[in-house]
Amino acid sequence: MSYVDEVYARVVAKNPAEPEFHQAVKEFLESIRPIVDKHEEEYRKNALLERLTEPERQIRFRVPWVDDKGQVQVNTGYRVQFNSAIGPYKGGLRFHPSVYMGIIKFLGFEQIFKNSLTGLPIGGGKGGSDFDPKGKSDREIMAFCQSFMTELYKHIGADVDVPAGDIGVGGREIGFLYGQYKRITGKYEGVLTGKGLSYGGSLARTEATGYGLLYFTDELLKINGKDIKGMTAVVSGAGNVAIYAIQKAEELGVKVLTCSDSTGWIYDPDGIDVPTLKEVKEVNRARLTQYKEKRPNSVYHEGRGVWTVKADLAFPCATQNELNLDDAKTLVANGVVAVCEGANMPSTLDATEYLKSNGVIFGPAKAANAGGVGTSALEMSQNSERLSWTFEEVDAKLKQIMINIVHNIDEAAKEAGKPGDYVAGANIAGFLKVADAMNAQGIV
Ligand code: NDP
Ligand code: 2IT
Repeated sequence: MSYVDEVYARVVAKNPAEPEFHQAVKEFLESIRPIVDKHEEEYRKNALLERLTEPERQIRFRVPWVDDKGQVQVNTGYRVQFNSAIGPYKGGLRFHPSVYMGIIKFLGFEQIFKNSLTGLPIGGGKGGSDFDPKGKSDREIMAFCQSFMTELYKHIGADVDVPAGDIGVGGREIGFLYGQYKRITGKYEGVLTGKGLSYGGSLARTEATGYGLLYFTDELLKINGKDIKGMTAVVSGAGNVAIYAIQKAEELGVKVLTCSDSTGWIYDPDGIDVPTLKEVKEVNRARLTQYKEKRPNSVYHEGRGVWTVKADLAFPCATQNELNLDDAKTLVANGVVAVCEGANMPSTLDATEYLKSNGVIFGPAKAANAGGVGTSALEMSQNSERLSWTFEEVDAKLKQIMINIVHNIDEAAKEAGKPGDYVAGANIAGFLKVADAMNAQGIV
């Protein structure tokens, strides 16, 4: 058996019942297979891939909190510190009832190579909880966040591990988490990113993942001889990533026809209205039915369905495995030009294969959504030098990071003899830097 196949079999055997983690590892290993085959003896001797697929540390803890009725609730908290070869662990926290160790491990694994692609010194980590923020009062959210941080603070620090937001964790939650960290440790330091602007946050971090996705797509289309201006798009999700992806898309002259949440989706023939969407989701924390009430020309559908709408571009920005093989077939039949992933691992493996083999320009998550964590690293830099940069400065750096990623993954794909295969390009380029750092640091 080849080394790659051996390691994959080992990962499945050692981490049973974690299909999302298997999926992320499988895609990655398939991409780097040609590189591994060339260095098989050396990598095998150093157990490079075993070390890469085994988190440095997995933390799992009890999170008790009291709800508004006085009832004690118990959730599980997680932090996976996956790889610190190129910098302190860095990655978001996800609060969603579907969270378990396998989700956090897949996200932490992806984060290693995403962070490497940003070109900045950040290692890979991820955390979260099966806590469901939906329908909770602000006091309940605060009680949960304080309890969560009362354990997590032991494991993090500005030069150790720097969490941020992800699904269900935005500015409100980061504020409560930061306050509790400061209260317990007495330290005012850049231990979290995505902070509010009044206490050390960076301008443009809120917008960064969505904006970055569009800067990435714009450049990727350019190197493929296409102009984004005048194109149409379908977007899934209606959270942080989706909202700012839609905003930047519209600024670049793209008409965005859809968005979705966990219960339904909107088709707006006039283009999604960002101020309305922000009011519904960021201010009122309501369902998309409220968007329909405010925009009578739009149509609301229960369930899923954004990929059935004909458009040039598709941006999955909600969650993992939300774009399957049938969706990929529909997109191709409707003539989609490019699919770029705002969410983490939103496309199933067979959907990705189908899109790539049918000539669709495919921008994989770990490259396309790296603008969020890239800008988090810029927030860390500002915290270290105790200065704040202007919106324009941060935005210009973000744009340059995304342009560099496009060219790096394009080059890596070409060098591997797979021009246009940006999945291979992203995995290989992300891997080579981490592997080099791991080799240089010996067996740790
Ligand atoms: P949010 O919590 O802000 O938004 C998530 C959106 O997806 C919501 O509109 C949510 O619906 C919808 N959704 C639909 N189905 C699901 C489901 N099964 N599970 C969870 N959400 C669902 O999260 P973000 O926008 O921050 O994250 C979206 C994706 O982008 C995730 O994959 C995340 O890992 C990834 N990502 C986020 C980054 C960031 O900086 N925030 C950076 C890079 C990637 P509803 O409104 O009903 O809750
Ligand atoms: O998936 C991701 O890259 C994020 N949720 C952002 C992580 C970060 O540290 O900003």
